[in-house]
Amino acid sequence: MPQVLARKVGLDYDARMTRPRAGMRTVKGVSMARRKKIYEGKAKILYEGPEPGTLVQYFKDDATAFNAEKKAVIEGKGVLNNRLSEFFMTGLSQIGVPTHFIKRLNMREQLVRQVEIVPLEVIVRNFAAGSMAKRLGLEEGTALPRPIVEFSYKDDALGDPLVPEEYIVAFGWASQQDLDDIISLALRVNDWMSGVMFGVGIKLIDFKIEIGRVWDNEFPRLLLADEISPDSCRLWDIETGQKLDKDVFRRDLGNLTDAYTEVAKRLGVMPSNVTHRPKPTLIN
Ligand code: AIR
Ligand code: ASP
Repeated sequence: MPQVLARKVGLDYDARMTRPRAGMRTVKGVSMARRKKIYEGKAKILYEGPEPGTLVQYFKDDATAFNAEKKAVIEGKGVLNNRLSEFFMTGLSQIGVPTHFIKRLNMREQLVRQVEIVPLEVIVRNFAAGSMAKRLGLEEGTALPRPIVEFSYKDDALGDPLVPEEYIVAFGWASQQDLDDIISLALRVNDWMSGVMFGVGIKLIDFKIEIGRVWDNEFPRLLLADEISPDSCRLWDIETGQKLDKDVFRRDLGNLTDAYTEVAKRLGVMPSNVTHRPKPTLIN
């Protein structure tokens, strides 16, 4: 579709990238997304998908930190996270980790399975950093004796408090069996992610994942959901220790898009038209 026409009818850049598909109607040859917003979070929006049981996950450029006390719009972040999350989810599903990811639709959107989100942030740590370093008075970067999995209760009003497993089971957020499955899934994600990042000279310090539940008939299954991106990981360059993740924004360490671009380039998934650079280097 010509860009001028797209602008005239008030479609944004991303809508123009979407080819007409089920659930869209065409006005004067222009595809119009007429879809219902299901949920808007801090960095993403979920829309009703084309088929029952599917959603469209839209990656915004918004960055927040410290429970949204600090906010900014970082141009290009959503495009990079869409690609990076696609890369991680696809790779993980290839080693047999079940995920919600179906396919990437365009620069900012991916088709995912609709899941019931387990109200937990599942955090895996290989090296002390962030809240753990603070809580235990450890120097950031201290190697942990083994990967540690911890859980926060997903509640913005409470600031996502760290919770013991006993709370999770007692309050019915997940069963003990779910927790055992979630821990082994999280450790598989950690092993794969650590290896992939190590291969491109990056140390996986820690990360956060979210888990979704789907029902096949009456049988529940757990899937990796949400996203995996530098918004949800700590990534340090192995040689220099340079931070290539959201801490760059949280701690005002420089340009966040540059950091995410570096990760995307090293992994060979740099999108061809992220706007902040006049001529991005094409890796593939
Ligand atoms: N995380 C936790 N809540 C939201 C996010 N993104 C991620 C952080 C970090 C890990 O979980 O990005 O990779 C641990 O965070 P913290 O603050 O508990 O040290
Ligand atoms: N995204 C969360 C927030 O807005 C936590 C973080 O990543 O710092 O507070």
